[in-house]
Amino acid sequence: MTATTGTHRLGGCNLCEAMCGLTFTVDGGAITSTRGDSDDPLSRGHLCPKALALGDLHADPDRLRRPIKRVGTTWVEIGWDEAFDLVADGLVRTRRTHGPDAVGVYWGNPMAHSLGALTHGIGGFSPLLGTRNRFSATSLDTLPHFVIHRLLYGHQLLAPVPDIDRTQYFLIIGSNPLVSNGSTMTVPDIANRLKALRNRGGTLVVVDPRRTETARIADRHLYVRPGTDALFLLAVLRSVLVEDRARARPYVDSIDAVAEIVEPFTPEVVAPHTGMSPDDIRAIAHDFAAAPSAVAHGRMGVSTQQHGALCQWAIQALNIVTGNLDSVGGALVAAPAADLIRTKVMKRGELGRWRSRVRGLPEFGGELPTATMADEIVTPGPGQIRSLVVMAGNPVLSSPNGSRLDDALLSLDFMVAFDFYVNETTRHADVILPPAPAVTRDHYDLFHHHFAVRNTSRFTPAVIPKAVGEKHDWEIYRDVALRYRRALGRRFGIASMVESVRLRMSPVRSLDMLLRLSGRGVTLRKLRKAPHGIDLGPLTPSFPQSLHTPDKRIDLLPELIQNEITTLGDRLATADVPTADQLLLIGRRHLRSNNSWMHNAPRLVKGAARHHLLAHPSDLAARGLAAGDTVCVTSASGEITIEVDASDDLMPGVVSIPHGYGHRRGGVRLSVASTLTGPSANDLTDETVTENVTGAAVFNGVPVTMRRVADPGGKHSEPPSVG
Ligand SMILES: Nc1nc2c(c(=O)[nH]1)N[C@H]1C(S)=C(S)[C@@H](COP(=O)(O)OP(=O)(O)OC[C@H]3O[C@@H](n4cnc5c(=O)[nH]c(N)nc54)[C@H](O)[C@@H]3O)O[C@H]1N2
Ligand SMILES: Nc1nc2c(c(=O)[nH]1)N[C@H]1C(S)=C(S)[C@@H](COP(=O)(O)OP(=O)(O)OC[C@H]3O[C@@H](n4cnc5c(=O)[nH]c(N)nc54)[C@H](O)[C@@H]3O)O[C@H]1N2
Ligand code: SF4
Ligand SMILES: [Mo]
Repeated sequence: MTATTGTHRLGGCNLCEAMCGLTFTVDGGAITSTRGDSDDPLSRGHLCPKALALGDLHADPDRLRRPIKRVGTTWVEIGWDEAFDLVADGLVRTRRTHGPDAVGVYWGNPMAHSLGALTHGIGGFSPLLGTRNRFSATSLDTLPHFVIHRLLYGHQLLAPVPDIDRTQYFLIIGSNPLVSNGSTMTVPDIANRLKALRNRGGTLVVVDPRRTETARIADRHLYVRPGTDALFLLAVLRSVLVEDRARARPYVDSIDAVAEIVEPFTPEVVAPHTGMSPDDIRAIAHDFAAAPSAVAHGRMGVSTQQHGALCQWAIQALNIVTGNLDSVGGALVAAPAADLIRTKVMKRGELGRWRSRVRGLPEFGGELPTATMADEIVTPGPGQIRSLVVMAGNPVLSSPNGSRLDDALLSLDFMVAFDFYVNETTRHADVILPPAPAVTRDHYDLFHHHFAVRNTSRFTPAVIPKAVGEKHDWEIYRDVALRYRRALGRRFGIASMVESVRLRMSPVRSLDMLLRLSGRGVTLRKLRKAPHGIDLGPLTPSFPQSLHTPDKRIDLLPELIQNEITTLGDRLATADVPTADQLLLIGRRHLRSNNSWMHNAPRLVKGAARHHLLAHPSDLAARGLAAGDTVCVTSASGEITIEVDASDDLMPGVVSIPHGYGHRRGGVRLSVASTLTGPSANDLTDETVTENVTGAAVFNGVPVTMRRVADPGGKHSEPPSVG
């Protein structure tokens, strides 16, 4: 869409990890057009359809502009002052009566994309609560990555990123970057980067139970049975170590031990479980090891499964034993202008310093797995969560067995949500505090530069001013924090003074300090003079100096991983080969959808429904089903009703449902989203089955059955379940 009038303003998109630079046209206080900024050194003019919704979000009549409080079954708009008092009183009352752990905190994905939410929400406000019951979207997402970075490289954020612009062989496992625009890999303009890889004679291989948009443009696509990637990856590692030639760096220890422990995982042994042929597994191993440069990268598909941590370890190990770690065209770590590692803003991350009260799941980096949040709310005893703080999240739709959490929220004494929508989660709150939308705030991506495929730095001031009476998220967190401190009783001393100065410092001022402390020669002043962003060049090798392990060496076989491999081997010895009638559920994403919360933008949701269950035609035929039928899908934790489509993109035995739907719940105030009929995939996922090492959620490879519903509007028909 183009506009001929209005002022052009540069901004950054904060909707996904790609950090695209944008040019907005602003006319009469509204955004009338949005384009990619071709002068941005990282995104080079790229944008996706979601960026257009940034302006729609600003204009959305359903967006809350003032705090609201619940009165009986209705909402009443209130002033900020009253809202801050209600929140401070509610939280302090719980803390006084039941102790600090009785207040739980959950923060969602958009927190990582907002400078002020990071400085004042995750920093600032939430530490004041002093609770061990902290949860976040991390344990629905990247937790296995962070734990493996910590175990191998000594810091959770020390993440080797695919050197996509220079590699000759790119192996993508369980990720669909053509739609997601990359994750733990900030890579705007991925389509052109992958085209360039092919043009320079490179190879793209995708391993995925669905022939995805990314798989379609690959040189090779291999199906893998959901949840069995660890077996596939161990067999690839074995082939490289035993049958090929390992080329690791001198600072890597335990390679022989890895060769020994993966010995039983021959391609022949794992093939029947993974659904891949031994020849294919060997070919991948051989081609990867033989390529002039190669890099493996895995994401949601291999993180949110039972052996997610082992998968992420094996992916790192493959890069390491083939000499591709810290190597041009392999995997390299970024050197961000604002460096959260160097400045020690982000800690190394420790695993299991304490465990969750009810299920004994390990803490990592001060957070417990979200899969057990409902348990902590409903199970009586000391430390039970009685009040909940939800910051920019929608765990009723995003966490496993969301409907159980939905019920659990009803039992809270008090809940506050920081969000601009009354959605499936925030409808349970007593008070909702809405921040001004992203286009009204100064933007710098503190987090994702650590995962970027090129070192760049960009600061963009607010595109349009926030409306009178609105507050930025950082101002809300600051004011709630100050009020909470007061309600708790004033504290004196140096620590308290420092805390109060920090709370009052603006995010931009903190950014300025961070940039200076990072010592990479970028300052806020320089960034203001270069509004398209500063190019700091390609990633460069930096190991072993930049390793955070005490001896600057990598121990390739940490004990936790050793145990995992042994357990997997034992299980494999007794496991049955899966039968043809078993159905395994996986997810999928769509270019015009963003987790659970961009479904209120008409231009994104228009067109054919996207929530349908996709199944292979043979699986439908075997159950007497056809495209267009409505089926009842059942798992160990729940049941949903959904329309099916046939798709031979899916591996037989696999069905796919996207998450983020399920808006038709009472009390939700989303006029567009609540017209969508899709159910929540997370009413099927099982919170009791978690990733073995970290307790992260398992969204992929969930066993389900499906049967026809005779009358879609009424009760389920009775034929016994098949599948
Ligand atoms: N089955 C299944 N489940 C999944 C996944 C999957 O692949 N399959 N993916 C998982 C992943 S990777 C993630 S990251 C999670 C996401 O899970 P969550 O982070 O819990 O949920 P979101 O859908 O991102 O909801 C974000 C909320 O933040 C609000 N919001 C947006 N911007 C702002 C802001 O600037 N300030 C404030 N205060 N609020 C804001 C939105 O209105 C919305 O309510 O879902 C996970 N759940
Ligand atoms: N348009 C859009 N973009 C997004 C988002 C969005 O909701 N919409 N969400 C953002 C967020 S929060 C994140 S974390 C990223 C996620 O980014 P990605 O991880 O790239 O996104 P997904 O589409 O979840 O890709 C997971 C892939 O794993 C496959 N898969 C499922 N199970 C298995 C398995 O057992 N093994 C293997 N090998 N593959 C499997 C799925 O078929 C799917 O293709 O996307 C981000 N970008
Ligand atoms: S790819 Fe991501 S950052 Fe770029 S415009 Fe789309 S949502 Fe925004
Ligand atoms: Mo995510």
